[in-house]
Amino acid sequence: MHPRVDAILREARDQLAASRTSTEIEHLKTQVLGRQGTLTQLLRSLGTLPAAERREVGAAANEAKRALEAMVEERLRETAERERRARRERERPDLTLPGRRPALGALHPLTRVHDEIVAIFLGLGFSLVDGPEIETDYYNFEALNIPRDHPARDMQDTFYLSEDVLLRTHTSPGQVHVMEGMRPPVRIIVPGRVYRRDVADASHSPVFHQVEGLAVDRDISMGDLKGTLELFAREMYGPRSRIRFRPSFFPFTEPSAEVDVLCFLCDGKGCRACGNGWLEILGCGMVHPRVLANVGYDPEDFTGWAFGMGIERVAMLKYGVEDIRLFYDNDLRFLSQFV
Ligand code: 2U9
Repeated sequence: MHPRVDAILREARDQLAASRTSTEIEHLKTQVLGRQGTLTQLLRSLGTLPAAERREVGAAANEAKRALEAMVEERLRETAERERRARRERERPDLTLPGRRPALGALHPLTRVHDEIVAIFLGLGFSLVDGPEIETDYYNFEALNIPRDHPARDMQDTFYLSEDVLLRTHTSPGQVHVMEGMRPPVRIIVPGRVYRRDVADASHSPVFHQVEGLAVDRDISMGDLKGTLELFAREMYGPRSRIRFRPSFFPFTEPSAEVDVLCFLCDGKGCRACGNGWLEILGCGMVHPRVLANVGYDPEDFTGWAFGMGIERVAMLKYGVEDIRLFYDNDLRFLSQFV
């Protein structure tokens, strides 16, 4: 073998033997066999040698090139395989580590209160009904005896979609639809989203939720209303709950009342939440004869009562939430307290 070829081959073999990683082997391959590599350069310079020497050196260099290429490829194969195995080993999951617990979802506090209220009235024989959130002026106001000059009808208080179409301000129009479609006896509850043009603050939201109830039949009295709401309060606020009726006014009920429950936080002694020992929980009354007549029920023949409550208000009292906006922020620091 020619001494220069021999020197290149020897040097390359030593370096190959000393290489540990496929990167090092690739580097060596470039240094010897690459376009600027030592052996490549030698082959390229053959033309400058005398003819006799050229053949001998050429043959030796070509053989050295083939041998070196085979050795490099073999080492690359081995090394790459070893590196793959090492990486697999390094990255193998440690099955002895404790698992990560997936975060459990939970019902939203408003959903929980909604479901609780609905379950109580279903248990008392009421049926669950819903109605459209987009209503006409007739169903939201006129049918419910809300006069033309009532402030609720003002552009300031109601979201109008056109002169006659609006976002319902209460779920009562749902009851009007049901009454139009059936004869008494009626015993229904209508929960749902309602809209009012309020600026959001700690106790107001332009969108909130109500549950309204309605019972119409022959000989339905205010006593039935009180008894029903007493049962509701005991289920919702505990067996020792007491309620009281305060006279009030709504255009769609006559007489009308607001209902307070004895404060379950201080047992009626008076505290920061209730002030005077009573918490207002809902409004109610005997359905106005004009509302009955509007849906074709003879007010001489039928009587009825209705009530309405805000789900947010019930939830705020029950869980001691002091800002209504917390229900809509989807902040897990708040929501995870209800798991
Ligand atoms: C029909 C006839 C009468 C529903 C009623 C109330 C009294 C009431 C408020 C409670 C808190 C609304 O969410 S709130 O601001 N509601 O005080 N609602 S009587 O009366 C009806 C409903 C339907 C056909």
